[in-house]
Amino acid sequence: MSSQYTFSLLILIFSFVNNYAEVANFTLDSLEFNHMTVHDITGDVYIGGVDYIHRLDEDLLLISNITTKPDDETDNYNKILSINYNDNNLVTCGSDKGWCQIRNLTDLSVLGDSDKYVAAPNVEDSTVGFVAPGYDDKPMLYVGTSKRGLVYDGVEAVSGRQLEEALFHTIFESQYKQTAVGISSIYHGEYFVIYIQGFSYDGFSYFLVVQKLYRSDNSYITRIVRVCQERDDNYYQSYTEVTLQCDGRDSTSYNLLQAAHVMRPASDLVTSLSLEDGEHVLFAVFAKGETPQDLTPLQQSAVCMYKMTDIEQAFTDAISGCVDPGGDDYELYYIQGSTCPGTVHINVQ
Ligand SMILES: *[C@@H]1O[C@H](CO)[C@@H](O)[C@H](O)[C@H]1NC(C)=O
Ligand SMILES: *[C@@H]1O[C@H](CO)[C@@H](O)[C@H](O)[C@H]1NC(C)=O
Ligand SMILES: CC(=O)N[C@H]1CO[C@H](CO)[C@@H](O)[C@@H]1O
Repeated sequence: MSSQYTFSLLILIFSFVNNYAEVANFTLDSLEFNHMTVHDITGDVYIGGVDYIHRLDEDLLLISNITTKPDDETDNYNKILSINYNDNNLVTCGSDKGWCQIRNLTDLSVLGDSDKYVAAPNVEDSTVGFVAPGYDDKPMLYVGTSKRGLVYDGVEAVSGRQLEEALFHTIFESQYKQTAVGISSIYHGEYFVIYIQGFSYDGFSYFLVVQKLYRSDNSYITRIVRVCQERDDNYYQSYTEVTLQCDGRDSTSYNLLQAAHVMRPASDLVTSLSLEDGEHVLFAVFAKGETPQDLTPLQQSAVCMYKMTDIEQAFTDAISGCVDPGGDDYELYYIQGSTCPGTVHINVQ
């Protein structure tokens, strides 16, 4: 059983407002949009949709678009869209075999291709991926994928894949530059994990997931998972999970994470939460179903804020629980490559 650490910073409940302003209007061939990312420096907006990748300028004018459709029959849903600032390119992956491409940031042309499953090839299966620092100061693509029942070659639960400019043709290939944890095959059906969001923070890559509480309990919970970016280990022994709880004003638990973002809050929030200067906060929107076992969200939702320092502390506590003499109850028995106690060494700031 995994160690659990519970947060409950109660904030507010709201219903979604049907109010929006149109800022851009153009016709695209895409059936729908899957992901969007904004370039920190140029302000360009990249959109990954079904069968298309689009680039808009900072005034939201369509500048370029390129098709990702492999053939007339197959639709290709965008699964990963992340800018690699280190090498100045765009990493995209789609539902078409879960393959990835490295693309020119200007005209979106393909500079390198993976010939290996990276994202979940099923449209319904979740994938979260982002480029962040890896060991050796080289950028890595961190990927979280679910595999509902099916096992695809090369698709792991959480993996890091080194992106090397000089090796475009084998970007996601090299075995020694790839680290991963997988869910043991006997638990695939039972430990269906939904990857919602991922981010990089202070030396770690984090994934926010919704999953079942235990094998014997079909209630869903939200967890935050992390791996260390500096470690050069094959099995991601730094893999750790803690539970994120969000209680609404109605004193019920909102168990289903819908969206999340880490940022430095504005000054009034810094004051009211007594944050240190520069301290980051995870903002998370949660919903709940009819029952804790139900994944279909009801209308009402709750926003919870978690200080990143509290989250880091929770991981430290979870790991101490693991490495304390006799404290072997931290082992995540359904995760391959998770060993405990004694082998986990994480430098926590
Ligand atoms: C987008 O622009 C077109 C032509 O300018 C207009 O006919 C259409 O109503 C606009 N769409 C929306 C949703 O406003
Ligand atoms: C990216 O595309 C632009 C415009 O087509 C081109 O000028 C540039 O050389 C390309 N960069 C790379 C790395 O291929
Ligand atoms: C701006 C731009 O490149 N638009 C193109 C997007 O794709 C459609 C369909 O392939 C083209 O017709 C547009 O010219």
